Amino acid sequence: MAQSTLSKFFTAQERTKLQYTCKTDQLETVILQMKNKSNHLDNVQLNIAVMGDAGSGKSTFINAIRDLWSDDQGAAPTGNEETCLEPTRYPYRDLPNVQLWDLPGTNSFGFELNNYLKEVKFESFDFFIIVSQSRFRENDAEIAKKIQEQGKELYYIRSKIDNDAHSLKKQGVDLAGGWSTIRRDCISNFQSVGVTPPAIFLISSFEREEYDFPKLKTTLARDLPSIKSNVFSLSIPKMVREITEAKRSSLVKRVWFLAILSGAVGAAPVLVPSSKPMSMPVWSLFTTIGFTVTGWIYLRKQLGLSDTFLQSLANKITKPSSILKAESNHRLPKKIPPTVTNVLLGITMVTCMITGIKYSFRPVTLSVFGAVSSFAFTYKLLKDSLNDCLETVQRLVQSALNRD
Ligand SMILES: Nc1nc2c(ncn2[C@@H]2O[C@H](COP(=O)(O)OP(=O)(O)OP(=O)(O)O)[C@@H](O)[C@H]2O)c(=O)[nH]1
Ligand SMILES: [Mg+2]
Repeated sequence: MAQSTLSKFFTAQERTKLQYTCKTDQLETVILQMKNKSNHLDNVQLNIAVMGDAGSGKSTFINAIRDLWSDDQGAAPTGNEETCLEPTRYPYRDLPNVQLWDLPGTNSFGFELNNYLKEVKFESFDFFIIVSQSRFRENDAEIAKKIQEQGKELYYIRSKIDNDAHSLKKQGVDLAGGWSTIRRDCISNFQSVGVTPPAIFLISSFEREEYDFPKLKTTLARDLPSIKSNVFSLSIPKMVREITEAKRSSLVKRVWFLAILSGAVGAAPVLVPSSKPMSMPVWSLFTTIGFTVTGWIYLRKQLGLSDTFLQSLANKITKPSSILKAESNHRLPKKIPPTVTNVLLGITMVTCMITGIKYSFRPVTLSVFGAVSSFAFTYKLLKDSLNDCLETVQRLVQSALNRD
């Protein structure tokens, strides 16, 4: 299961092509290829985690949905002893490219939920089925909360419902009324911990034609395309990071180059013996601003973030260009990030201070100050700008691929 996010959706050849296309400044092609992929997710493998307390009936459910009984070949081991100690994968032949993962009981690993989630690599699963028996568990609510925090989806299964049917009958309670009470109880328990109630199924893994078992199978088959589409959408930030990685490292080298150049030019007045020492900090300030602005324009150009690009992309994906422009302008100079203002303020203050005690430093000292400050500030500002530009690319891809 250890794979890059990109490799989940793209073949090795497609990945290399995407990374190369991005490196050669064709952001529009990258976005169009991703959009095309988002419409063809049939072959994408979906990893469904089946979770719940030990003994809740997870393995028996996995066997049931795969049309197997516990003693059939390839069936998951079941029993009253704790049987599953590490995640185990089972193919679900009814739905191609779906893998069911039988996870250890959520009360395993010393009952520490976060520890458990780390052990089972919780974040690597795409969809979740929580299996719970006889009553609502606190653990189930906590897990559902964590799933929804990740933006992922789940089903909630109330297992061993044949046992409940037996008890209800013995108590002379009408079954339909009993099921409504269980559902209401689950919904209010989810709501009480701030979880949007998921789809709830009351099933028996032994009586597979009864209760909600048939409905669960058809609902899963029906929901599969939208689950895949949601997983793709959630993966966009990571995929963009992986696609732009090579481009990012080459731009980081340019940032270093510009910062070193800025440092060298910031120190330049020492070469001019007649220059007044008081003019040096001012020179350094202007050098920093000059290089930063030039570098910022260069970075945006390198990443292809121009109005012409946005207009052309909007036409191709038939989306109003205003939406893409809003994403792109999110952090333009009219909305200068606080770090930039703080740093510029800092330079101005230092400059004024040094200018205030004019002639008290030797030109060489001032030149060293000019070189170091120009280098440091240009590097910091351009590195932040690069991160901003890459975030903009990420938002643009997300916005371009959103179906609305
Ligand atoms: N009556 C009834 N018993 C069930 C049902 N599902 C599971 N069981 C029984 O519950 C016990 C535990 O089931 P498992 O499927 O092994 O439970 P598990 O959640 O996989 O347990 P661990 O792997 O230990 O975490 C077994 O004896 C099953 O036969 C069901 O739908 N109805
Ligand atoms: Mg099991």
